[in-house]
Amino acid sequence: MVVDGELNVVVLGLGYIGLPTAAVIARTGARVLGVDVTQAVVDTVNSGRVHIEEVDLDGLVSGVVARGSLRASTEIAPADVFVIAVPTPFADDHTPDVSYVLQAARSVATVLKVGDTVILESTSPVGTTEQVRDLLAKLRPDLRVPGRTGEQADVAIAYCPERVLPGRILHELIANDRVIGGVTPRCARKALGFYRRFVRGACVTTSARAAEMTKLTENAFRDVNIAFANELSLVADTMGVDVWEVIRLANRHPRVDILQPGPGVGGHCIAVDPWFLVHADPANTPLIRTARLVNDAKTDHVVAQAAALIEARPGEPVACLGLAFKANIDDFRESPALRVAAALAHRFGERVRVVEPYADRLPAAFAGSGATLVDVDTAIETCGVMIVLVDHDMFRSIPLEERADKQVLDTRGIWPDQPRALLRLELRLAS
Ligand code: SAJ
Repeated sequence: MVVDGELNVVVLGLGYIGLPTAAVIARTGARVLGVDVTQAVVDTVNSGRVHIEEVDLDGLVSGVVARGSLRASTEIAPADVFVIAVPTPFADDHTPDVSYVLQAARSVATVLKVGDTVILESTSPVGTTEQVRDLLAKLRPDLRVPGRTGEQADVAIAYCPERVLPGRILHELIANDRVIGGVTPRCARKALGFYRRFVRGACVTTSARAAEMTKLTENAFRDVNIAFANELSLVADTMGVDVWEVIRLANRHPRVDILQPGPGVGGHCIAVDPWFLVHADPANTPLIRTARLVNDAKTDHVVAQAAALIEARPGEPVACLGLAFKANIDDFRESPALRVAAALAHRFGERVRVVEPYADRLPAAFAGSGATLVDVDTAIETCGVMIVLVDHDMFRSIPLEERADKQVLDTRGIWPDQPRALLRLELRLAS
């Protein structure tokens, strides 16, 4: 309900995207209600605190909560704009699960009224926004939904994917261009007016289906390109060549821009979204599917490489550097580093010492393994073998003199100055 001309916004899902989005919208002066199914999340936000780590998010949330522009609840309330930012996981057979989106839409249906706008931001299979529209039409036959009758609709429904990079979310929420897909062009224009409130990047309108596919395409593009780098790293191992050097050199070509190999691809986006495209059209997606398999297989390869290195130094303590799915964040979702470290911990037990500045205890995957969490100085003092799994700045800055005598498997290429003899030894062991 509009109070004194103020915009009322409901954000459904207070996770990695929903909470920063809610806070940024609240900062524009809108009155925002964040809705989450988890009471603890709601309580945390209402006390002005955050349950996720993201640069500057704590300060922003405490400010907008203190000002009364953001509050959280497990119950939805009427609003002018509803933003759905809930998870879209997939089942074991890679079938996308949009049940949280549909559940959120059901909840919106209970308070929806003429003039409202419903925007889906969750990464979704093509056609999901139309599914939301159909569900709203079924639950609210009193409202004319867009794109079904040709007549003017009572509500606007659009898809606008989030595109922010964890660690830079608050900046990218505002700076990045947005693709806004309407169920009809009129819906897209309505949603555009909303995003213009807080987005400084360009806002480009299209259809909901094109916007849905655009999001999946962006992440599949990155996955395929990382797979290329990971595949190169295996070939380079076979050839006894340093893949990091080859990529650096190849990237001097004006039209070559190879990404970085690593221990595999983690996070809740790039390792997931390409499957939505494969699932939608299996016959025409051999490349996207293979890229997924290549990136997953890279993790197994790193486990085997590390195990060979560790076995060659019987009794020597081993440092696993990093658990997060990428550098300088506390997010361990789908993390290949965590998978590698846990596999080594269960195989080599108390010899394994994990360093993760973003963890205060070892995650459940290490239970019963005998591995311990240590700080970086202890690892350097006690471990003769080092497995670099995450390129946290803290690891990158370890100077050569502190690691020159170590046996190193550097899956992220952060120590190009590591003595070549040791690199060659690693490669021989791995082959
Ligand atoms: N990675 C590599 N080599 C690289 C780059 C990344 O191995 O050269 C690995 C990372 O270590 C990590 C994984 O890939 O394990 C994903 O990291 P990322 O930084 O590429 O991406 P995310 O998952 O943090 O965020 C992505 C972004 N999408 C694109 O860059 C196309 C972000 O903009 C999206 O908003 C986000 O997915 C999302 O929510 O979909």
